[in-house]
Amino acid sequence: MPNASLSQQQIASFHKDGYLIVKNFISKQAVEKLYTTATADHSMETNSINVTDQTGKNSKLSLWFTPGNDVFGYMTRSEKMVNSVAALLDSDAPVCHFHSKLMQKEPKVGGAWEWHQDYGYWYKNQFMFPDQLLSVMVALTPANKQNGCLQVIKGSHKLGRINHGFAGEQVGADMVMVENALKSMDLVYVEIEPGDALFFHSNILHRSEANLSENARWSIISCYSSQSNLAYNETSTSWKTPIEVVADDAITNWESTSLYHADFLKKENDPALKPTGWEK
Ligand SMILES: O=C(O)CCC(=O)C(=O)O
Repeated sequence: MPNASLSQQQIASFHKDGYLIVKNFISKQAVEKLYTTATADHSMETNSINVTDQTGKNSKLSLWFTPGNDVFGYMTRSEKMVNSVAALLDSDAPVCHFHSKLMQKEPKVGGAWEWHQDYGYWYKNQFMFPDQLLSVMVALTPANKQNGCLQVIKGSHKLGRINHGFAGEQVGADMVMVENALKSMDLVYVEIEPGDALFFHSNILHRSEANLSENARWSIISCYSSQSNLAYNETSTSWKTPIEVVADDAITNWESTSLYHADFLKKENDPALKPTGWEK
């Protein structure tokens, strides 16, 4: 593989556990620029949506599809990122970007994400192959137990897709299956620092608890698919467009535009975020 950025051991670990943590994946300088832009670029705030959890708390996120010439697009499109994703997806086809989202878990108010598999959502988009879909979370602030870091059930991607219904405004996994999984599989709290990356399979069971601490927990999650993975119920287009790869130093050294023109998700347009039309 050209410019391999993950070792064979890391790739094997991802396939076995369904996730992989890479410390310092993004430089401190790059993270600072991403976080500063995330808090200063008003298009993030203007386009944020709230997704209510089961207790009525709000989880805030801004989600866009096409990765542009902005700092987030440069992170998503960086050579190191795309090569790492290519090494983990079960396909030799070019890597495409499904969407990215800025997760904004505010102190004291940031809501939970209920147990789910991402493919529990994306099955509705009729993506064919869960092994050709994965996400990468890059921490912009420390993520720990106190501020509601992500939790994963190690190895649960091997269960295949399990049934999902609704949990608040979110899609939630069948809790009988989650509880069964927890009897024999490890629950892992993904405590990471700014710049660390978590790669996770679209079928791994994960959740996060509310942020009851004094500290914000912000991260960017970019979701990728192979061009060979057709989605028969998805109207955006970046998921089938090979990524235009950029240099790893683009975030810090290239001129960057605002996200003003990005194709942000509007809540009313996402069938996965509203109960009507969802077949339980
Ligand atoms: O960031 C979080 O706390 C949870 C995000 C998540 O579960 C997801 O995006 O699928």
